[in-house]
Amino acid sequence: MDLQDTFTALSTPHGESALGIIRCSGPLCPFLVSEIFHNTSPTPRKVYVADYQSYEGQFLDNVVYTYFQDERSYTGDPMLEISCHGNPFILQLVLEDLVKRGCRHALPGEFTQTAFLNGRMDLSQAEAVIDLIKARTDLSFKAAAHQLQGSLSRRIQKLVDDLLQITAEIEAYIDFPEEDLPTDGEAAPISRLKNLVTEIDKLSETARTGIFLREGVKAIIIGAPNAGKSSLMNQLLGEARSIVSNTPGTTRDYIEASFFVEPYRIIIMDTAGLHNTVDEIEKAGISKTLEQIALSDLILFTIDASSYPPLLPDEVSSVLNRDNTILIHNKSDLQQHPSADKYLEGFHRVSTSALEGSGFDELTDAIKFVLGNPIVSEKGDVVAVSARHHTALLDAAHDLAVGIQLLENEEPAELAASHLRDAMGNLGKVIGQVDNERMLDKLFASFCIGK
Ligand SMILES: Nc1nc2c(ncn2[C@@H]2O[C@H](COP(=O)(O)OP(=O)(O)OP(=O)(O)O)[C@@H](O)[C@H]2O)c(=O)[nH]1
Ligand SMILES: [Mg+2]
Repeated sequence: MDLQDTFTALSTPHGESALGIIRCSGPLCPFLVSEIFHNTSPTPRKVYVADYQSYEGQFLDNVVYTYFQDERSYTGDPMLEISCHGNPFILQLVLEDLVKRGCRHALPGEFTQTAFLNGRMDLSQAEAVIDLIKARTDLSFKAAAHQLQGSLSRRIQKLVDDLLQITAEIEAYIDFPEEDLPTDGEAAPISRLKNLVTEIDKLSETARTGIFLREGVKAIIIGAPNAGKSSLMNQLLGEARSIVSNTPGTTRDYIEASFFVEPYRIIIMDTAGLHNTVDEIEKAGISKTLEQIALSDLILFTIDASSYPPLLPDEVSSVLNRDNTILIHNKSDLQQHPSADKYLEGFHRVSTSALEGSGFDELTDAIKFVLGNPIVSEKGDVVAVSARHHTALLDAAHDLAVGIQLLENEEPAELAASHLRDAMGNLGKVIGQVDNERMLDKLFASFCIGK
């Protein structure tokens, strides 16, 4: 620990509120308590009420403060937590005073990063802190809470332990080749390794859900001009967000908003109508929409089912598939055109009337169905891994597959063992057995300041 290095930040949102909490972490904390509050031996974790006097002796606020000694603090270093009145002006003065007394401003996520570096939590738990702060639906909250309590860490640790055991047996065989390795049955290393691959695959498969839970689902409404896209958007949001008119080409630019389809937050975009055109400006608009389609997880393709189905530009029709698209037959309150039913056969389809607000429960169900909800759950634990975990798990599964192949081909056991060790390394990355400082800095930079 750098003796000079104590950082501080406002840990509550900026703006007027009942309280504003400032935290400091680092070796200066006991000295700050004694200098600011004239308390030379604070009882750790005891709450004190005191006046905050600035370095120049000016009264700044009447505060509540708590001192935490290193082994019992959030970061694992000495900490001071000061609850001030939630006036941004007072909070700024207190922060400036702390800086005058030798603290520096914290970087985003630095409190949690320090907790991780001090071994107070592993990396998957540290990541869960930010997930917990950002969770807005029941399942995303549960997944974050369980990960913080170590649900993913325990699973990964178990995989690492099992793999270590199998590798040790294989390595013992290298040293004592007269002891045969069992080649079949449940005890055989190959079948145990295959079980591990199945476990890892199960975890990997939760990544789509995990990414949706953490980042929300990016959805886009597309369709021909006047199909009722903006009306549909407004119905989904429950407010008149997008302009609706019977003039084709009303929506020119993207309009983005979000709503919830439990357990996901859906970030939805309304777009300009797609059609075959020679107009250069419209063409530019369509190519912009195409870019957005490529970035979307879910496409709500809306047609006016009362008229002849639209001819989509080829670039658009080629990216639509059953896994990412719901076909919406809008204007169900009007006489349906006979060709509508045959259009894009095999796609999920829902009939709505965005004018009358009907068919939206069915649309919500279809959205849930297409997005799916795969999680790993045992004993009520919810596990849905992140994109970073997913990469590490895929790499581990690949290493194991290579190791298994080598064992099956009766190649030298040393070779197989070295791939199993690589797999262990990749599994370890999930819980932070990594020494890549840049990766850690990047990861914690996505946190808020003060956390
Ligand atoms: N009868 C009926 N009319 C609808 C329905 N949905 C939308 N409309 C009408 O269709 C017209 C076009 O609706 P919009 O929501 O602006 O359509 P859009 O697809 O956003 O159109 P652009 O932005 O121009 O591409 C408006 O007059 C709406 O009132 C529906 O379900 N039934
Ligand atoms: Mg529109």
